[in-house]
Amino acid sequence: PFLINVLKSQIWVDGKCTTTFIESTPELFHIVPGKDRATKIAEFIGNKIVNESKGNKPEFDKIVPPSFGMNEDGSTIEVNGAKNAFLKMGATEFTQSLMKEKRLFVTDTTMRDAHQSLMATRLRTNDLIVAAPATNMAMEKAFSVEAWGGATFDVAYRFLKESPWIRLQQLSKAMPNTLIQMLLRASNAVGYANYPDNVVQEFIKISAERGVDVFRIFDSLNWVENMKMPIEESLKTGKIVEGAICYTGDILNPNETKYTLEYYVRKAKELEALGCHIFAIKDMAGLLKPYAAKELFTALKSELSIPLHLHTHDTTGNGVSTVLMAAEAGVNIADLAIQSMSSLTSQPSMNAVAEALKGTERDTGLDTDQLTELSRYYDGVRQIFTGFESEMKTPNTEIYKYEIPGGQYSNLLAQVKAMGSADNFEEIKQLYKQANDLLGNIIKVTPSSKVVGDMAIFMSKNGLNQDNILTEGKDLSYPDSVVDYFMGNIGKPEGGFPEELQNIVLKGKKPIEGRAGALLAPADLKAIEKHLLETHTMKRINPRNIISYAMYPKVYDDYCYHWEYYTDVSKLTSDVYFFGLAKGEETSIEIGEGKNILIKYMDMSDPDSEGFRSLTFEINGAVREVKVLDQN
Ligand code: 3PY
Ligand code: ZN
Repeated sequence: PFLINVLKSQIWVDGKCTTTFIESTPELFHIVPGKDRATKIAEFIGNKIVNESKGNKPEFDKIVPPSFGMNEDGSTIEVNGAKNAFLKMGATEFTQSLMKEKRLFVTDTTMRDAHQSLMATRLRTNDLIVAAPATNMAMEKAFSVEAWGGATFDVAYRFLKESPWIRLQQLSKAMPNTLIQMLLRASNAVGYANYPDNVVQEFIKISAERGVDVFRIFDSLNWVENMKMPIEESLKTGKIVEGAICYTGDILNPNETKYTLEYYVRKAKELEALGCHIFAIKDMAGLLKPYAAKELFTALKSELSIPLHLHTHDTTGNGVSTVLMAAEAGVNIADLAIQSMSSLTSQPSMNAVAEALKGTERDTGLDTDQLTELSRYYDGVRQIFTGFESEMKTPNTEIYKYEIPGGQYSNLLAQVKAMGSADNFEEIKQLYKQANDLLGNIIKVTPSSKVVGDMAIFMSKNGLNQDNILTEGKDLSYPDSVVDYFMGNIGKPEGGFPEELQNIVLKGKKPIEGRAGALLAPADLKAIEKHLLETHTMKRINPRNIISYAMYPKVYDDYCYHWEYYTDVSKLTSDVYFFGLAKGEETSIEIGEGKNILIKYMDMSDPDSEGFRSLTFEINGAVREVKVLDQN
């Protein structure tokens, strides 16, 4: 049936297939073929062999899983971690108790921000779950493991074809003594746009039920109004709620008038007053310099009565120093990543900070030999993902000038290259800075950073700069994200919108009053349930299916089509998921409780007159042939 669908497809008929034909034509999958599971998986692997590695799968060194943390039967060895204390004391008493300890508590970001920042969020549940029992043990003295939220939700469905909810459930089970932390983009939840309140509320509720213990909540413009509802909803779940304010500018710069020490202390107090158990500084671009960190946390310490948490990135190379200075000033918790997943656009190295603090009163309590083993494991895993890594090879202090968050830096570079003008990157960086000023000198983090990036690219394409935009740019129509920003749809920037440019961009449209989430009609969750039942093969729809569709309708539909066509591909190891198999190589996949199939790839034919190749596999010893369209 799939072949019939391909042949019937208008794109195919018109001969307009590109290499993304299959991915971008979900209707191909509308008919659910009556093939057995093993054949479907073989077809998935076949597609990777033909269209990804093109018959040349790279060779990888053997990946050695950590040797500790697991019982013989594969279950996790239980320890007495932060989760145990939290369950005993509850959120308020537990978080207050952190302040009585001298120890610098650690949040291990390896399973979320580290791979989001270094390799486009591509680590799969399979990669993480192997490290989970060891992480549970190594993090016994830590505060939490950030393992969910941010971009991981979207990417799991969109590119990894696996369920983020199953990831959360499995990690939570494999790390029973560990607090699982997530990053929530306030009214944007784990998306890029404001969602109606009922979507955000439902999302928070089911995330808590499914295994999130700590909600870190931020708004991309530090607009506290947008954070109130998600904070209140998270508090209702009984879990730990951390309000985060994004750091930009430089508090030590005598010319700084907006993002001053007073600004951060004021915002922190607002979040404390909303009932947050912890306050975090979220330094997403790595702009917080070491001595600024000392000054900032000294002030916050004297003004707040809740624990303080530092999140930074090592983009400039100053990350470890910033963490140590914050530790000097009394920060309670610091985000760090396992060494082989640290530095550059990721978090500073946990191994380095743990070593640096040994023998001091702020010793992290972490066992550095265990950290070394975890580092070795991720080092092995990382070889599979080199294709997703950015070109950034060294730290870069230019970030202080342009304030481009790490992830966006590499994205922008890729965008500029795709425009065919890599030499334009210098110009784009200058324009990014100008665009930021024109938009009102705003916080730049998902999704506000995209507004600035889109504006910079738009200025470059249209020959605009800060001196001519109000005249030459008067009659142009601006990118959607920029219009949305000036409409007030992502929130309000500190100091308000620059009115002259706002008028030019909106061309008579009236910006919204108040919060976008409150104005949006509630999502019709019943209608979504009906759509899913009618469109897909699921017999029952659960609240997770509904909320995933509510946030990402197309991505979620495509994920379901993929599942219906290929079944569950999440159990494949990542080398097979991304590259298929080499000739003669075999892989074993669990297709049910204790049930495995062995798939060996034998050979492939040349394409036939319609472009299909026949691939021969041995499935549990029996020869099976599958046809794959060669899209090269
Ligand atoms: C996210 O929103 O995914 C981030 O990591 C922002 O820094
Ligand atoms: Zn971050």
